Amino acid sequence: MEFWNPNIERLPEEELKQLQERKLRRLVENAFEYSSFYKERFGSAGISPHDIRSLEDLQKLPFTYKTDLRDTYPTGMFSVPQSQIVRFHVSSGTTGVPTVVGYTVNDIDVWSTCLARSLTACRLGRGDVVQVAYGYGLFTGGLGLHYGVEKIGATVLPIGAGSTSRQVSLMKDLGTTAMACTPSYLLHIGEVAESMKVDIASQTKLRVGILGAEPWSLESRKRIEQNLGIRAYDIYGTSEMSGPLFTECSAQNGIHAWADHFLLEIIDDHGRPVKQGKKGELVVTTLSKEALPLIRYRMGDITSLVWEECECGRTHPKIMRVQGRVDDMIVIRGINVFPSQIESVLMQIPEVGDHFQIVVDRVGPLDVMTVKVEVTESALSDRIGALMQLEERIAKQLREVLMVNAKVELVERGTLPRSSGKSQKVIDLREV
Ligand code: DLL
Repeated sequence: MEFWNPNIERLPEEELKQLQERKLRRLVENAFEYSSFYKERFGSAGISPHDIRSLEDLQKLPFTYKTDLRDTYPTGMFSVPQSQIVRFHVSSGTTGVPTVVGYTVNDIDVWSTCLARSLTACRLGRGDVVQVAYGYGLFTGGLGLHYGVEKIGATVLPIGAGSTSRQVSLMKDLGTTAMACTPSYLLHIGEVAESMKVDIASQTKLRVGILGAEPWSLESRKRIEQNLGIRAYDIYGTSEMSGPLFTECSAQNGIHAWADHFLLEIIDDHGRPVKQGKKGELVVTTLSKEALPLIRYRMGDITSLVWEECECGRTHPKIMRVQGRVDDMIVIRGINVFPSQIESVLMQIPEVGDHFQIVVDRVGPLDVMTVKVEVTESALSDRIGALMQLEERIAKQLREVLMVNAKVELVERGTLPRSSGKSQKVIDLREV
């Protein structure tokens, strides 16, 4: 099946915008009526529901932030009584107070419907076996994908994250056709399969990867696709929006964001809208969520939006590859560096393995960045001189792209930590 719901997925842009406008008006009216948080926030900005008539009026509304969710922990931003909440998800809270997201019956239905459209766009359907290796439980990845897979009538294998050799054996024994996990975890599964003498490309039925929850470069995609013999699709979502929601289609050129349920903006450092296609921070307004509606929520992710009909026939706007979070950016001697830029350089170098780590420290007054890079086994067997040349070559290529010096340290394959979820690429010792 090509579309889950062709009528809505191919609705002309103008009609989608009219629908968004109607839903936005209702959202703001409801927020005033049912949410003490928004009533106060809009009230202190001098806004009443009558001020929001068109999509252009959205600009009048104040932004909301993750800090708002934290300040009102646990449920101060909810718009429905607890009796209507059928599920909670909670962030890990490793960087502060956790954030709690609640869902009504309808919220869960909208979430799984969005995923049903997205998974269909990745050419999955009845007969597929989808191994969900995102974490189940308070993280949204596992359960989110789970309901989407069941909705399209495919078979779900709810293994969750971890037990890597079991991932490989079940993939083989149960005929998994799609893996849903973080890209870094799939690379690790590939390594473990190799150590088990299982060649995923020729000995399993795997043909699709639904990979996201962390930034990954186009170069990593190329490696994953080539090594495993699959099509790797990017999937985006955040717990505040519901969880995993949107994926690429067969064109693999941008993530279709379902505009009947989510209204997206990209803003610059000053909070002003940027031109279509220009990079900035993603801001999300949820048009259908009942329990925890978000209005102009600063997502903190750096990306761009393109709204034009895709070659697949879908008309909804596309989120282009997410470069990382505003707070992932490392500032080295005043120069901004994103881990995804480093990944992109490294993954183009054939001698470089699949894993790396960035360590930032301060020596005296100066920031020093060291990139620890795993090298492939064949590169490691080279002479010392060749390895030193490789180190220099990597440092040179990094300097050309980042405009800042990085010390490169080559390490043996298997040395750096592996993760079954989001990988931690940066260790910033300046913060300790
Ligand atoms: O990571 C939801 C999810 C689960 C998405 C499974 C995709 C697959 P959070 O834990 O709230 O939710 O983290 C959301 O992860 O703001 C981005 O910074 C990052 N992120 C998610 N998907 C991508 C992606 C889930 N495709 C945060 N590319 C977001 C880059 C991503 N970053």
